[in-house]
Amino acid sequence: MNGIPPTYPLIGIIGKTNVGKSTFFSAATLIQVRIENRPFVTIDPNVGVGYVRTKCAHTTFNLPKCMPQNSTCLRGYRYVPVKLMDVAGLVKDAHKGRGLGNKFLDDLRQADVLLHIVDASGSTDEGGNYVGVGKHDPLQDVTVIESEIDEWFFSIVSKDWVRVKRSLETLPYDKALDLLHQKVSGLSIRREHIVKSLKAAKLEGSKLSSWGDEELRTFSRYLRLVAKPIVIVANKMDIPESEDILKHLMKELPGRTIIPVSAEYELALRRAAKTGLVDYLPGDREVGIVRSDALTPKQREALSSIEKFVKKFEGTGVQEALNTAVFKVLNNITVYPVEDVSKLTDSKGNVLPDAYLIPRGSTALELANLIHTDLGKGFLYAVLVKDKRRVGGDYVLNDGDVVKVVSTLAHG
Ligand SMILES: Nc1nc2c(ncn2[C@@H]2O[C@H](COP(=O)(O)OP(=O)(O)OP(=O)(O)O)[C@@H](O)[C@H]2O)c(=O)[nH]1
Ligand SMILES: [Mg+2]
Repeated sequence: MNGIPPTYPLIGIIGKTNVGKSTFFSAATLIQVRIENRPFVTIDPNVGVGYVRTKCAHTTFNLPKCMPQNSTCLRGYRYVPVKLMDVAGLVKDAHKGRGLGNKFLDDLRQADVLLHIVDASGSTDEGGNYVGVGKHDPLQDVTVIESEIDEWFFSIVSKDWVRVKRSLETLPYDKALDLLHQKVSGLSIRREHIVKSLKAAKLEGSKLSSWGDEELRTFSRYLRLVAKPIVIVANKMDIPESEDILKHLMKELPGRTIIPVSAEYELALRRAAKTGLVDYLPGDREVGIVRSDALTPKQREALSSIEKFVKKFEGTGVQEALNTAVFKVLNNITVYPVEDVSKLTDSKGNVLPDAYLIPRGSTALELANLIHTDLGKGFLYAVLVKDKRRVGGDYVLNDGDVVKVVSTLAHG
């Protein structure tokens, strides 16, 4: 998609119908999509590019500027692309095919992390119909939607179990894990996810062929937690009553990541910034009004509410939600490969051309493979720009590292 490496995180936007999924998607991507206050407006998934925001390495290295090629740098912040997918509203029993059921779930197979948008104003019922502020408890939606995702995982893991069990019986543990992995490979699940889930479910080393319904349920639940973690987005926070509902959600869901958001405000700000009315970058904690004279009284009033909101919540929450999903939940870091370690450029002289998102713990060799398999194959060593140190393939990279990979095989 648009030249974005396939390894870049895919964020799935889920939730019941009419909660603001498309508004969030549109705000994050500035792609025009249908937004209406009625259920089931979106049917086919909208796919687009959003950005996570991080301090650009050109500021860390005291360079006047950079020349990004795969990302963007605005006022010292590097905006690195991520893929976003806005799917149709999920309904109870979707995993059994209700609503457009399995189709929506299928669309989510490749997602690495999910943003669960809930209507924190409590004004939409289970079916997404407007019922008035505070009339519906979004906690119920969290339970219903997440259990749909869990059931979907369970149905995939347990499918044909009797037959799979027979094959598992004859296999040594390692090969049995491979088979289990193969079974769920369509869900963008890595082998390490399986190992992690088995450990978390206290099923490590257990005989897979003896698993019954209970073990399958426990395992698939942990697998979902590990492979498709969910961040809750409490949307419509611009409606005053949402604050009490947010408190209630936080109390009832201890330990969960919940981000207060106004997708509508973010969308308004990005549009206003595009036309030059305001000075605002996604993720900013304040808004600068540039052309106050060009505003109608109505626009001025709207912007003043938005300004207050942004100050109070330290942003609209949209950027915070994306950053949380990628940097905290997926635990990614940003690294910058370069060819020239003194100028921090690629071969064409672009300063800090590329920013790569990689899981924390990734090594220099893994980065080399990600850039180009040839670079990995002929890997000799890497040079860290910060101290001009030579490191081996097993060197674990840090957030913000600028690094040159030296290989016997040139790439490109
Ligand atoms: N007040 C307020 N309203 C919002 C916000 N985000 C979305 N809305 C409104 O909620 C309604 C539904 O928005 P959509 O983005 O179409 O919702 P959806 O979840 O994509 O809905 P479906 O595609 O129909 O499932 C629209 O009237 C939006 O204007 C928000 O942050 N605040
Ligand atoms: Mg929609």
